[in-house]
Amino acid sequence: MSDQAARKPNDYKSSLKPVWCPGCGDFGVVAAIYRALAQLQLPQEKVAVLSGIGCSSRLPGYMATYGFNGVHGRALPVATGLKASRPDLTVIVAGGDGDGVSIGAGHFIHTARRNADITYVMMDNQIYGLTKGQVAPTTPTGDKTKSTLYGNPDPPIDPCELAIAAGATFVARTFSADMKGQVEILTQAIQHKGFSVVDTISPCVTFRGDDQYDFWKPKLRPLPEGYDPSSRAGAMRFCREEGVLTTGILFRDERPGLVEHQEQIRKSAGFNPASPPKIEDLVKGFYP
Ligand SMILES: Cc1ncc(C[n+]2csc(CCOP(=O)(O)OP(=O)(O)O)c2C)c(N)n1
Ligand code: SF4
Ligand SMILES: [Mg+2]
Repeated sequence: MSDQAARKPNDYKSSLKPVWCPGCGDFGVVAAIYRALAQLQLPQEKVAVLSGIGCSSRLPGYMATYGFNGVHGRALPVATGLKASRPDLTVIVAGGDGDGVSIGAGHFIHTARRNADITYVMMDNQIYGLTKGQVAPTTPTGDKTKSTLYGNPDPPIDPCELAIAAGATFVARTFSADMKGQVEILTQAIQHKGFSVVDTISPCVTFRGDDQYDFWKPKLRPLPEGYDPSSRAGAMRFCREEGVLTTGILFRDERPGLVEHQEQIRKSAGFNPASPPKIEDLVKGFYP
């Protein structure tokens, strides 16, 4: 495609037809990603979308960008490696709440701490969808699932709260059926220099019930007029509200991260990309 021709949302769509259940929230998420990329006019070959395993983690297959489907919970370290070696790429990770804050929770907090320049879209359905409805770390207390027949005894993790506490520099919440809100947030998250987390409530109609849209819609609230997202403590107040789901950019900050630190280390070590050290010399350095 010529650089002059405007890229449209469908230009980011692969030829694969999604196999998600009819009504799954994930359809809205992938459509919003197509639109945000078109809004930013990013060349397809400058974008990589990575995932782990889950219904939501099928998303890279539906993209006409570079893509990688990793193992369960491991998308973030793969994405960190990719961003470290190709800082020119826009790196997006998409996946489930189980993938992100259960098996992948350790990677989640360390990616936030390192402020790796990655956009992480968590498709949060409060359940393990792919494996047919077991309890997730985001499932509300008391909810019955295939693995908590008498109700979930544990309190849920709030992905936004965890991201803010761990050092992510852009944290937002949105809803998969709110296309306008999602596109606005995603375009800013992708442009943000640092780790941006977008927790998207994305209903699993099969294992959380087909009333999920009616359940969530009356609970959605925008952030108050004039809200200042620069305070961690201020943002935390909107993470765990009873009966309300506040959407918008909860927290935003700027600090150097993985890419800037790596550049600094290269400078300090006198690294010259025109004459990189030989691998044999590096090995000799370890075993003189
Ligand atoms: C190491 C490993 N452990 C467990 C599994 C089984 N498994 C596959 S997907 C999944 C959870 C999916 O839930 P989530 O990440 O929330 O995605 P969803 O399907 O809900 O979109 C699990 C436990 C696996 N594939 N690999
Ligand atoms: S099982 Fe749930 S999360 Fe998976 S495709 Fe179906 S509705 Fe979506
Ligand atoms: Mg899930």
